[in-house]
Amino acid sequence: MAAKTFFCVDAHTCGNPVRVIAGGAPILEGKNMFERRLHFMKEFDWIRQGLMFEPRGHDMMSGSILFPPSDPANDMGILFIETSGCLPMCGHGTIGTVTVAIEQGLITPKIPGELLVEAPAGLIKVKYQMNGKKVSSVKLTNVASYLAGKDLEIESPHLGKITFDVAYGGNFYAIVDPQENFKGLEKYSADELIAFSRPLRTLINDKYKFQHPENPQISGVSHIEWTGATLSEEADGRNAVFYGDKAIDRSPCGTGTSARMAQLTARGKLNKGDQFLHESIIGSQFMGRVEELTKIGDQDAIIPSIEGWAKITGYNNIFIDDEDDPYAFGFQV
Ligand code: PYC
Repeated sequence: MAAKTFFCVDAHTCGNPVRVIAGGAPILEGKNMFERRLHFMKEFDWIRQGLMFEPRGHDMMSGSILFPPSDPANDMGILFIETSGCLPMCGHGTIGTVTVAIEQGLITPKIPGELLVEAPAGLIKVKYQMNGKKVSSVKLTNVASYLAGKDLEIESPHLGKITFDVAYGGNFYAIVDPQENFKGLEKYSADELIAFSRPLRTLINDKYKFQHPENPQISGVSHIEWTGATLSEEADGRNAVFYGDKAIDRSPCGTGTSARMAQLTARGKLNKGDQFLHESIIGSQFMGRVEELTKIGDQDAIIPSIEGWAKITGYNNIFIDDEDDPYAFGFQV
């Protein structure tokens, strides 16, 4: 392979990285972003590995690639890339990508302040606010989210018996609330939460099977969402979301917040129209809202929205040259 250059705009959403690949992306086949994602994973995963893993990326690295929409009625398509793979949906990634796309003039919205974004998991409606030339906030209406499993049990090698729920918010989340053997996320370090999460995710996926009722190719718990006491008095909840192999989301995680709201709605703790101010491990916040009650198949579900902000940190022209660099496609330790 000859050397390839990717023009990236680096940003963060409420503290979590978003590397937006604005130049150098491959042409993908498929009639929607889910099919294009499959093509990318088969033929072009080296781009993800090179741009996400060390030495060009790091454990928390997350990003996206912009594509023209498959349906001309929409504004853009997004492929999410991460250390863990290509997620069907990513909330912090959408907020960061929209901020970059608008501030850098990478797309021209059909209706200023609104975008229809094709994500692999489905169509995402976005509204954004401007403050001068800057995007000050992005609100996305996510895919239908639902509680997929309730009061499940697993034996954690670190914590002992743990009870958890599984909810879908664009990815499947095992949500662990404070209980006898887990005192709340604030009682543990990020390193401890990562150490607990790795075997727990494997054990959960060995014991339980979760599959999206309408898209069976979306399956399995990919994230562990630890909850606990809030830092600020106004917040309604706080989480630490484990993803990849070593990452804790620095933002409150858009799909994790959607899953959390679906869980709380199914448990009768939230209703249509309720807001949910969610805090991350570092105290950054997303405002969530239960927009609608709906169904996925015969499951009760919600349509959640998430609002947050992102900041651009710089431009990055990244070279991947496997004829010259033995670590062109990155490494993991
Ligand atoms: O914001 O949805 C999200 C997300 C997924 C993984 C990391 N962040």
